[in-house]
Amino acid sequence: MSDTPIETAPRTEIRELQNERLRETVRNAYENVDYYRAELDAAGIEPEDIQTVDDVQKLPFTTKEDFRSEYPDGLFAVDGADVRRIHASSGTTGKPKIVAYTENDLDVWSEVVARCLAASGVEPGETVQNGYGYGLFTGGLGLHYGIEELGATVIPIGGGQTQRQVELLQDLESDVLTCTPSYSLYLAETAEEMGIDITDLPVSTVIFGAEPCTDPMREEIEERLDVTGIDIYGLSEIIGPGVSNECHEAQEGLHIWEDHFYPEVIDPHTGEPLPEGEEGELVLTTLTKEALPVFRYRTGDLTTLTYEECKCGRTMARMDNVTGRADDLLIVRGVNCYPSEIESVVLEFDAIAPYYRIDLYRDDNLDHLELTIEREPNFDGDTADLRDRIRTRLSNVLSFTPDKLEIVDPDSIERTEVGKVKRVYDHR
Ligand code: DLL
Repeated sequence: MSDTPIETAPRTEIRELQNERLRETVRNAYENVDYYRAELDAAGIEPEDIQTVDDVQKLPFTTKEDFRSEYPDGLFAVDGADVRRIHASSGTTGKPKIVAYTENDLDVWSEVVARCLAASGVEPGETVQNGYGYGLFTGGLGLHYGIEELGATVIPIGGGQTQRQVELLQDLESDVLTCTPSYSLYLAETAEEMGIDITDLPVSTVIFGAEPCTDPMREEIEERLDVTGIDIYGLSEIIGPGVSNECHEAQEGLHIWEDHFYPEVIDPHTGEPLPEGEEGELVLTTLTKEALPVFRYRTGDLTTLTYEECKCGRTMARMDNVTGRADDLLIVRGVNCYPSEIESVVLEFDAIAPYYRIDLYRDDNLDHLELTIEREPNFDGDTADLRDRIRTRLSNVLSFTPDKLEIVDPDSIERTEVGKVKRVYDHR
């Protein structure tokens, strides 16, 4: 295992480092960010009140609305001259969230991404085709510099140009592909159309992230591309990709690089911290960010934490893979369910391809859910019978049935070539 010693350090050592770095972060934010100074003053908190990570709960939460109301640079802790790079998180509505990095922040970012790659099993000298979008999105450049930091070769193709991606994977014999989970499947499909058997290519690992990926979806990816699928997690507000990553040894949860990011899981309704192992909303505090220190950021992502030492020897906390966000919750005639739960049920059926969409409508004050799924090209059975079986399964597992369930022909559902896949269309 190639790693930095802190990854396997005793928990007490990690704690001490976190305490020290948290004190420094609070001081930096209090002195240099008017927004945080006003928040702490209003709550009657002095920076000295925060001595250890046990005091973190005294700090206020930061939300995406705070990023928006402080747009563009109200949360920055340094002058423009010390900012080396700006990124922005997409966001479908309203203003994007602008994020900034000092030179040191960029070094830390490359280091944590290099750690992610090492944990994924990538070795210096290997070749990585980077299919994350370059530009304001953090995926492309975030992975790019981490790949170089590790000492691997990066192929900076970015998103799109799918046929070209397939050709390059073949011609440059990349060992690793980094892209969203949905895009890796699209790439496999494109290779097939080009008459190339993607399982014959040397690529042996796909490092996917930026989107939720359920276990059945991961199995599809691993099977179709004949690869090991490794989950990488992160968000712009905290740094970008590289907050946490699975290890290839265990593939059991994502190691959070706790010397840079302090995790908590809270009840999304009450804001109260939840004990280890209970599912709730992930909240992150940066411990080393200079340009944009963030207290207790409410990620909206649902997960659980465990502090048990991993099989790989790492001692840093692990989070479960994120299959949904608190605000993804669908309420269908009084029954709560997440799109990922629907995905898990329908992908149990071999006849169903990993493409689907959910449309929500409101008629006469009643919510309607329509589920459209694609059949596998080689399915030649009775579609009506398949539909009935899927309906029954959804009803047994999730206690609801969609108002309309349609099974469509292969390639009917739009593929996402660039950016994040959209599966839920809310017309209400
Ligand atoms: O998506 C950063 C990233 C790029 C992560 C490339 C991994 C790989 P944002 O655009 O700010 O940043 O979106 C962050 O995407 O809060 C999650 O809801 C979701 N997300 C990111 N990684 C995962 C993952 C990048 N592995 C938001 N699993 C986050 C599930 C993920 N959701």
